[in-house]
Amino acid sequence: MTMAATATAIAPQEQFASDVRSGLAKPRKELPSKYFYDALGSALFEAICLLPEYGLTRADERVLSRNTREIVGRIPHPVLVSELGSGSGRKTRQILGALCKRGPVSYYPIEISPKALASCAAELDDIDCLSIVGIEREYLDGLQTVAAARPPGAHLLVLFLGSTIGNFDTGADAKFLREVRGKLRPGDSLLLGTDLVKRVDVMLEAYNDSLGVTAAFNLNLLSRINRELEGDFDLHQFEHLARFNDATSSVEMHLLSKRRQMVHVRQSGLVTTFEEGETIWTETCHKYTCPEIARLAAAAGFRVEAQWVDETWPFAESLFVAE
Ligand code: AVI
Repeated sequence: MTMAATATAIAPQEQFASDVRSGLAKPRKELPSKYFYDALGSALFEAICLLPEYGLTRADERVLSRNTREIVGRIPHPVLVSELGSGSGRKTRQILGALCKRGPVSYYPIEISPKALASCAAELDDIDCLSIVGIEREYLDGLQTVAAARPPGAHLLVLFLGSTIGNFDTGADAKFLREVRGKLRPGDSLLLGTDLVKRVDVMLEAYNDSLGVTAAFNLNLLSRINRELEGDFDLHQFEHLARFNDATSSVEMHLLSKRRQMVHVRQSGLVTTFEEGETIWTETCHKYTCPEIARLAAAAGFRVEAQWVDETWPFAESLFVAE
């Protein structure tokens, strides 16, 4: 794997300290979910994907593997593939393998974590005719780099799998898709994975598993603040909370303070008080409907070319084409 050059305006540690400061100073405390994914958080997320209650990842992989031929059949050749948040690369394997049967393919995974890029490259290393160029950037910056590198006449396929779009704030998903569209040319494709609305108890159990892995994943955010920013959160005094917000069709994850307490985060220059029962909002997991996906596509300047839905765990893979 080759790597594109990185340009970061502000050091990641300073950004983390500043985001913690502003998130915990808000009247309704919140922390960005992107900070879940340090080494421990990423390992806990891998474990979540194996939980019996969390059907999302298995559904995503099932829809992709059952429909690989049809998906690939709808993508023009030659093609450049870019994936937003490649993760381990496991999900993408089959699609890339099938695309490579038609000729050489360049694959540009975009990730802020160099470790994730390295494990993705190791996972996909054996696919013949695939050249991998890791892009260590934020999604939109990375996509800009990929779009600028495309040879004349090449089609661009963007992969955004795993329902990561559902973790954007309400309304930010539509804005993000418009920005992605802005980097593409008419006829380019976006394959988007979205978790669909299902029974509320099923959705809640997926984020409140009986082994407590999701609780550990959520609490690790406080533990990360303690480790990296000299915080003094007492993890025994907070508990994981998952609830369904009907109005936004989202499972929300929070960390609930079990008592009145004061917390310091030295590197953020922050001292804050928690009331008993007060929460920090840590994640939004939006659950979509198919008509909503079609509206999102149209509003962003795409049409839905095709859609595949898993019946066991309602989850949609939608192929958008830029208008
Ligand atoms: C990464 N993302 C799609 C997961 C989700 O289901 O929204 C993150 C997650 N949070 C708790 N469990 C899994």
